[in-house]
Amino acid sequence: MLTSGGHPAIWKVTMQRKLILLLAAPAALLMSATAAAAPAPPVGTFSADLTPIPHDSTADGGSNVTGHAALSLAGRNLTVDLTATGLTPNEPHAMHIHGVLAGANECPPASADVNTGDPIDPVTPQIAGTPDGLISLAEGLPSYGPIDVSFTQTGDTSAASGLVVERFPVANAAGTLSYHRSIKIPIGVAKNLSDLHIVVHGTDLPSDADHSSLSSLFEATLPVACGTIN
Ligand SMILES: [Cu+2]
Repeated sequence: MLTSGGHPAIWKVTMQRKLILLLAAPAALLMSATAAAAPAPPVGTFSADLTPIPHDSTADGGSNVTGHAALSLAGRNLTVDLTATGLTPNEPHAMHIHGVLAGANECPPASADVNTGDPIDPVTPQIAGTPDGLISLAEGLPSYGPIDVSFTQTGDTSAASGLVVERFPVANAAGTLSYHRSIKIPIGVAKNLSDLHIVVHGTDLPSDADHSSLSSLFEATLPVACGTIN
């Protein structure tokens, strides 16, 4: 039996099979390569125990902020349950995930209080190199790194909202704060979550006559508690 092209039908079928195999093989390779290049999204539960940032109790009025954060991650979706006590009552407290992604980060040690001059500090004496007993937002940055995520109550949660104090949770009259929100975080933050830290900010300093932690950016952003995310 001959086909119109002069080849036996069996030859034509064999060539078709070879062609299908040739086409299918690279497609299968491509699919497995794509699967290897895109790892499964990060998923898991994490937590952080918040402990006081080292400070001189006279300089900061004797704050003793402690707390706990439970984090549930599914890809870029992060559910945050955070409670903290010992905060300045009735004031908002900025709270962030901090850290250099894929880098070494830590909660600031007492030696971070270098007092080399902080432009947002109108409260404590500016004596360069003389510790003032307070680790400012800027002094803590080399330890805990930049802001990655802002635990705001409404709207944006990026670093851009880091100092929008009005959108952060307010401690109650007893100085306790509880925060619950499901947010979307950058994939780089999600993948590096266990290298990062949670920092809680804001205190009313006794050296400031205005009894509000919002009376200066220095007070509103002063780090008061920090915890490693595990
Ligand atoms: Cu922060």
